[in-house]
Amino acid sequence: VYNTPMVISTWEFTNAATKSWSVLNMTGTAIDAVVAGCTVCEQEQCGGTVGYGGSPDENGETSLDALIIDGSTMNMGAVGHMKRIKSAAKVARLVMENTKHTFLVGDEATQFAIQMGFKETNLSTVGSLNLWKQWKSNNCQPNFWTNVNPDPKKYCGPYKPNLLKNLKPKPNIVDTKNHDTIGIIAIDHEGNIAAGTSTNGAKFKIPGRVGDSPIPGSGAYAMNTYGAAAATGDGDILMRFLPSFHAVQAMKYGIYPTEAAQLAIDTITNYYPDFSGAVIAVNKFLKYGDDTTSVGNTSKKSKTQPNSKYNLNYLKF
Ligand code: SD4
Repeated sequence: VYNTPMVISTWEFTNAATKSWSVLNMTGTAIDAVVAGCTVCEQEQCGGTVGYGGSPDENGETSLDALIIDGSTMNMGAVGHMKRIKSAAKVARLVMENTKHTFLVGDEATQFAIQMGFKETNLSTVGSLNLWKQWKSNNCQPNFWTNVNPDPKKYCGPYKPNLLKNLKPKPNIVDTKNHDTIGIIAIDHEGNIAAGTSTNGAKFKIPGRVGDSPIPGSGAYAMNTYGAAAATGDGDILMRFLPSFHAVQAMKYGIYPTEAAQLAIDTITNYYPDFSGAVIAVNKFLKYGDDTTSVGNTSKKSKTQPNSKYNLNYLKF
């Protein structure tokens, strides 16, 4: 065990990382720390794209995706497109601990959460409804999710299949305003590694869309024996490449976390040069990616903020 514990997360979600850190220092497990950190972000609505009241879909509704991975047992739990329940990470943990399944989706994930004692509640807020109304009154512009330049007269959400025939996939337009998933990796005093994600996905998505974040190997991955990784960015592209799994596999072969994250991103940009996204990675020796990772077709530096309390590594767009 190398100088544990440790927490690393995406973005500047300092309260979440600090919470994870304090859980670890009160001898919580890596899983406890990841769930606690994600939960803070869900409550704080980090970046507007974690938790309730963010990323309304074409119908104006918010839904949540979350994933929890225990790298000591390879036990995992996830929820996707879960509506009307605020605590996605906690529900994901209960999928992991109380069932033999890995991934519950949609209304049935909501029903599972209700059975586990969670309160059903509306995830919309004045803010999210205003955002949606604005989008509607602007002829559903910007439009990210259909492969069509919509003619406002014909197209204004919800999705209309006849407009989408014979169109080639293209990367979605994303920027820091519509992307901010939390991904956390924690290593506890025992050297156990856990990873997790929580997000409300993508603005104005087609209802039913699930992003990369709850998909094991895509949104996050962890294996005690090698390390862990988490991804953030354009989930519709990310999930095609399982970047978190890729980075952990690279670390398995001795590749340093920075290069492992870079490899995962490079594989994506080979196919989608305009892709926006990032991967964070840490190996079992507690080494983590630093300032050489570029993202997409532009070379952008990560910001590393280690201090005596915690190590935060932001690989930003
Ligand atoms: C998604 N990957 O649902 C998420 C969004 C995200 O930073 O990561 N934002 O596509």
